[in-house]
Amino acid sequence: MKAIIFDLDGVVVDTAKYHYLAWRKLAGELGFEFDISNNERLKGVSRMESLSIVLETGGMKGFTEEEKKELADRKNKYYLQMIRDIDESEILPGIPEFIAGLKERNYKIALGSASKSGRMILEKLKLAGLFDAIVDGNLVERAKPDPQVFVTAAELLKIPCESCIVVEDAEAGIEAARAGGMHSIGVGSKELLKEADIIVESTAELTGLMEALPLYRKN
Ligand code: B16
Ligand code: MG
Repeated sequence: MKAIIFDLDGVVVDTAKYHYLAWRKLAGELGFEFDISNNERLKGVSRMESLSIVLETGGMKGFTEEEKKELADRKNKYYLQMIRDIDESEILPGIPEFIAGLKERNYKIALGSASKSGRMILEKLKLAGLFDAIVDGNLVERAKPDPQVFVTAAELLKIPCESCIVVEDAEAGIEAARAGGMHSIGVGSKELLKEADIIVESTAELTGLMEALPLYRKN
């Protein structure tokens, strides 16, 4: 293995809570409550697909494409307001140590996120400079479980897919890693992420896994 590709939301930072609050605000404006129990379905999926899921849970139908675009833009405006002041204190436990250890072992690291705000968030967390490649929702057309986001990251790193490990918290993300011929580490529930090669409960456990990774020489 020569590269680790990180998902953003749920792996590097918990932005899921802000996505949820923004969708809930939008749902409230449309006259229904978006329940937290449906939130898992939004993880890793694109903004427009998330909107379809949110509208479906509220039993809302019949919006034109233009109206859907306005709703998604409105949610994104709320989301951007909520993450305006996000900083290093919101990086998930163990991630800085894991990245430092990977760098010592000469692994390449990349971001593979569905979020169009991916790069901007990494910059706010002061992590962007550590990444050898950053692929976010602006660079890809097809959402996870399509492997495009991870395959693009591997191409930018010039590392074959089979030498990459994806770290993901979403079912759709693990499916995408597998579809791209990559290895995967799932962060979260054993039931949901059962297709991952290795599952850890929390990002704090990632450094423990690192000891098992081989060292590479710089070339
Ligand atoms: P945006 P990830 C995903 O991030 C989120 O998990 C998902 O809930 C969100 O809809 C998607 O990004 C798109 O985000 O609206 O900011 O473009 O887990 O792939 O890093
Ligand atoms: Mg995620």
